[in-house]
Amino acid sequence: MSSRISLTRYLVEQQRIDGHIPSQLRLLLEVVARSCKSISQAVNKGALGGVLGSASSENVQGEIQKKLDIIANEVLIEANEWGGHLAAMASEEMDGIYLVPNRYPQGEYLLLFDPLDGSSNIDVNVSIGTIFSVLKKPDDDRGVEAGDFLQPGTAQVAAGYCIYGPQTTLVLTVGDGVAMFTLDREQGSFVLTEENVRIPEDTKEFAINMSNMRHWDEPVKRYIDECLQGKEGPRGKDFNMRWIASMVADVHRILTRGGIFMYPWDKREPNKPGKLRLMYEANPMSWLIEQAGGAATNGKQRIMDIQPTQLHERVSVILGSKNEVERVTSYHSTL
Ligand code: AHM
Ligand code: MG
Repeated sequence: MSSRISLTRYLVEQQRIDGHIPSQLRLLLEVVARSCKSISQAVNKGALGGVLGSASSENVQGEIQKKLDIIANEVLIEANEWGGHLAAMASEEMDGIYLVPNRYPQGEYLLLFDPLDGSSNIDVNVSIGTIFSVLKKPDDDRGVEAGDFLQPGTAQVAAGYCIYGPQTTLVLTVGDGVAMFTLDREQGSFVLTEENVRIPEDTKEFAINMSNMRHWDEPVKRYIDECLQGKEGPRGKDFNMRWIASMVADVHRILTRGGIFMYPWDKREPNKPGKLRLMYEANPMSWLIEQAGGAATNGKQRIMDIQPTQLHERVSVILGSKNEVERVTSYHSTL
């Protein structure tokens, strides 16, 4: 029988053989993976577990929270606060940062997450996920403040997501390529099923919410218009379209077979730079995409180079197959 590599073994080898991750980070990632297993169980129970539908609360961005948004947030906090690896956490679903209580040992890492991405798909049984990003806290004796989280994506030390779909798959980078682990439900462990994931540089598939077309800016209109002209147009090939409305699922498809994903700035909310969140969604996904040979920009600059100024900062997102992302980005400077 060929030997199966568990997430635990993969992480131990990253620590031992390649020296990529310190043991504290390895333990932290194990806890995040364990939290994702619990969230996966809650997702699978669905109506039987009473977890579907809306809660009666709003999050900091004024969005009505789903019950699963809150459950997933609590699972992540409860699992991660006592292990001694973390100093603080920040979540799309919480106003401010969450400091690890004094009764627990303090670690040197900061964990950021979107506990349940794709909330609009929860009740309709379509793939959703958890996105996470790990930063190091500044090396001093001060207590952690929200400002300590405001580090660019290039400072991430680990990033990933767990997708709850037909399979539950954890996708991870610690800066040494992208690895995928499928949850073996009988054994209760994540098993390595793909290593050195690569995104083709070219693609014929785009993902964008087309219902917003009339609100887009000219460069995005031009790019999609050229794709829609197919073989007869300037691109000389027919394009296919997919839009799942769960970033995790759209990014997972792109990591699997290529494509371009866009949630660009649009005129509906001219004063907001975009819909998706820089720290919880765009940065971790950008790092995964870059580690797999793709690219990620906001149309003007590399997403991971953006210096955040707010925890819940939003950003315009264009990511996926390198040549397509470069094309859309170049349209922003020529128009
Ligand atoms: P969420 O974190 O509240 O679920 O919102 C983010 C989601 C992304 O997963 C997805 O790409 C996008 O919002 C879909 O937006 P829309 O419904 O406008 O198509
Ligand atoms: Mg989200």
